[in-house]
Amino acid sequence: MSRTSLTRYLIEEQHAGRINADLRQLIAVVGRACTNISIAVSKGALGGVLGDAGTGNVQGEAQKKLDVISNEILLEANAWGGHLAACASEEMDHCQPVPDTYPRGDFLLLFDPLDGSSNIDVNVSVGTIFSVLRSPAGTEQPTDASFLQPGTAQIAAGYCIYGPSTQMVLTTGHGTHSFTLDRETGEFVLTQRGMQIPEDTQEFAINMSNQRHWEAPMQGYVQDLLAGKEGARGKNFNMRWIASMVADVHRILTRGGIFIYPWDKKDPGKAGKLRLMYEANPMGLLVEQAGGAATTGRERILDIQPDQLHQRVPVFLGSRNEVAEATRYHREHDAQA
Ligand code: AHM
Ligand code: MG
Repeated sequence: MSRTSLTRYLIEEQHAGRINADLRQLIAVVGRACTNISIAVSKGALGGVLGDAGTGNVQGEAQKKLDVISNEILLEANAWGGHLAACASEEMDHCQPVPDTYPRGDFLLLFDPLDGSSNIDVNVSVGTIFSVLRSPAGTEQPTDASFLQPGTAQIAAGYCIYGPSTQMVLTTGHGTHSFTLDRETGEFVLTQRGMQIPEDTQEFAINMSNQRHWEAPMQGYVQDLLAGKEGARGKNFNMRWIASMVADVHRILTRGGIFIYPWDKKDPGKAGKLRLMYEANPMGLLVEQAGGAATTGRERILDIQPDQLHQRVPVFLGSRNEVAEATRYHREHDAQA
């Protein structure tokens, strides 16, 4: 049986008029960079890549060696391709325009080079998340402000999960599709076309240790999940929490569920833990393209007009009816306040 590689899939999408040649090349380059990150991650202790880098990023988080290595792989791979205008990353304070010495294209690429990196040292799945925007018309030198576009403006989004197998899950706005890396040929092969998230679920993912810091509607919603069949929801729920957003979202794309990282009072100045531009937006688009939903508990994530590159948001995403239910608890609470 003939296999559809990522390369072939992208060429077919281009011929169908759904993407242009530059976007095709950009995604292919991201795919190659993710293959290299996958190789580095899979070496584990043998590659000397585990542990802390001894540095911090703009958000005050300690960087792992693999955070830094993954960031460099993505930057290096994308600098000279000719289809990008600038990159922005969780690991860099500001965006990095493509150097003047290289040809500059129209696209802006955002990434979280290695999400869930606290899981690296314990050999649990981690991943790369990416989002593609168009550089605003007439921009000669992109700045952070060029990136401040709502998630609905994304031209493409995806993630690569480094687990027992390496998979890239991609959308260019025409469904969400999954490609598995064939480690022997180095090729991503289309293994699931048109992923669909079941509308209903009995599985939720949340860091329960923050429960006492949540606001009232979150408390009420989770209490009802935990009450199971005897409670207001009339059904039992199971819980899963990997603490790698990529792995939790991958499970939800595969078999449904709701993933929640709500606002909490631990650090009231922060709107949430996860970042809008390179975590919530790309995951939001992938999930919506698979028939699911993504909100902040109050509004659709993709509609948010960002005002900062590293902006944080509360995240509720996954099975459509369950996200609607969690959102209803928040809206009803607000209406009564
Ligand atoms: P990171 O980008 O620094 O890795 O942080 C994001 C990660 C997500 O992958 C995950 O959902 C969350 O942080 C886990 O948070 P917690 O430590 O509260 O379990
Ligand atoms: Mg992250």
